[in-house]
Amino acid sequence: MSQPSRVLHPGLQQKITTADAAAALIRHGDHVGMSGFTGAGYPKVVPGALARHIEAAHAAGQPFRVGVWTGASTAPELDGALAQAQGIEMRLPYQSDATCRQRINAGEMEYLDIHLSHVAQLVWFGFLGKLDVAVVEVSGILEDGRLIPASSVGNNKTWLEQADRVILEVNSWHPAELEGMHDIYYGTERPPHRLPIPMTAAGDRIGEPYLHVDLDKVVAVVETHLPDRNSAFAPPDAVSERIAEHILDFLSHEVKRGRLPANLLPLQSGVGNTANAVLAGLDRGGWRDLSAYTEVLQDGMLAMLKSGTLAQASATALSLSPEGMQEFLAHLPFYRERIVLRPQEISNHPELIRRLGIIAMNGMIEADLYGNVNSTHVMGTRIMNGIGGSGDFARNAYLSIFMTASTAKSGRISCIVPMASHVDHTEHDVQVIVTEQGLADLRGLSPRARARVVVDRCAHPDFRPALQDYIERAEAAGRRGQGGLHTPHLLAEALSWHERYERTGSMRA
Ligand code: 0RQ
Repeated sequence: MSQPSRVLHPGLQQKITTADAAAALIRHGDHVGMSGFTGAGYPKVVPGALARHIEAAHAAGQPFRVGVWTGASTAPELDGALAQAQGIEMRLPYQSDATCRQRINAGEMEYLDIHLSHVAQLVWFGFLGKLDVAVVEVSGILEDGRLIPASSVGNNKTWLEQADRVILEVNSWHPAELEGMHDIYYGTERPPHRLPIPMTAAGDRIGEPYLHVDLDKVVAVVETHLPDRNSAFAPPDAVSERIAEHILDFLSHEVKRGRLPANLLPLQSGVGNTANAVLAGLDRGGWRDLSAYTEVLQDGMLAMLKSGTLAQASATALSLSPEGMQEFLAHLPFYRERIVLRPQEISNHPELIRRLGIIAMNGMIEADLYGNVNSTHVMGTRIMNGIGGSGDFARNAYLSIFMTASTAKSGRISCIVPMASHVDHTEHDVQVIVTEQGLADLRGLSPRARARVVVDRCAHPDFRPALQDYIERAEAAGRRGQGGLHTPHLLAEALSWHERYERTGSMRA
């Protein structure tokens, strides 16, 4: 390898080996905790080698499947390769890979879709079984064996603590200057000994910059020099721009009413084009001194830090496109002062989300009349990605906003429906719904009032009359004593909306 080695600990230098040899230490039936959160900080070569071993075992008629636990989604070299090899028995807590999705929906792979903040605790207490192996990418190993994390922290602290065997990928592609940007909090005790987490602002540092590992558990170290895989965003389309405008108007309005400070409250933003359009809009709109307390820091937030719109950003993953990474490297001292990367049990911690008063903005698949939101299932049965961090933030935020285009699949599906075909965020966790048509502020409204606002403000005109008609007929049925009037429904008809699409290819038919 032409890069100077970043493995400075003499004992661990003795354990440097190939990806193939490292992967050979993983056995059929193992639970494997891998690093990775979006296309950032995932192991680059051991998963591929493992996939080849799995294929060879299958070709020889031997079973070989493992449990794959990560921070969140990863990249094709991990999720794609292992799913392609039919090597994943159980996947958790989040994925967004096309092959995984296909395998899960075909019943060939199990999937446990978990709130990201819950994973560490579930593993500490053994509810998911024993963690056998950790495969964790780091950006360096110090002489004393402490680990410099890479571009994401995710669940790495938990994997390193809980796994019997540890494989480290040391990737010299990550800038050496990442050292010092992480904040690993080792103070989380188990109940009943828990103490308040000492954080009162998004940029606070409460831990230390390094991960610890019991060196005796390290069975292999593999050196790499390979890039993260995060794609650049397409420029926002007209629908995303409209959604962003509604949100920006709403935030300005809330500031004028004295319900938000002039520099807002810390922002959490999901990933994707709409989120990016909102961030770009904030950046253009003369906002100053904002902060972000979120999971994933993408190019949009880098631009906001540069312009001064954003003063501080806290996340668990630095998911920069190649262009974003160039910008980051060109102005490293500036960004280092303003970005903190934390374990996901802290970036998504309900205590901190509630204390800081986060403004949470997340995408959804559909919302129903009463404000129940489906973020995960297409037509009620097929998984798209998973709940990710959206539930951690939505339930505990100061302001919880969900956004989507008003229709999907070229206008054939309404994203506002009588009854959500699957519920991830209940009416109690959803305060604002936004589509390109408009914004519905549901705070303080009873279910029947919410239904009218959601349809009037957010439904597409092609579907609005049918939804209004549904509301009227459901209320009339309630008045006739057929069902209650608190949350009126025509139960048989409500879900036939989705069946209609399955039958005819359009909800409109
Ligand atoms: O399908 O790709 O086949 O065309 O869903 O939809 O409109 O591109 O929107 O990329 O923002 O994704 C909820 C999935 C939205 C995402 C979800 C189809 C649509 C398309 C994607 P195609 P869009 P987005 C922090 C927070 C959960 C995790 C989360 C998500 C595809 O936001 O995964 O919030 N959220 N994490 O055609 C049928 C409908 C549909 C529909 C959309 N009503 N019916 N299909 N689609 N609406 C981030 C992390 O945790 C890391």
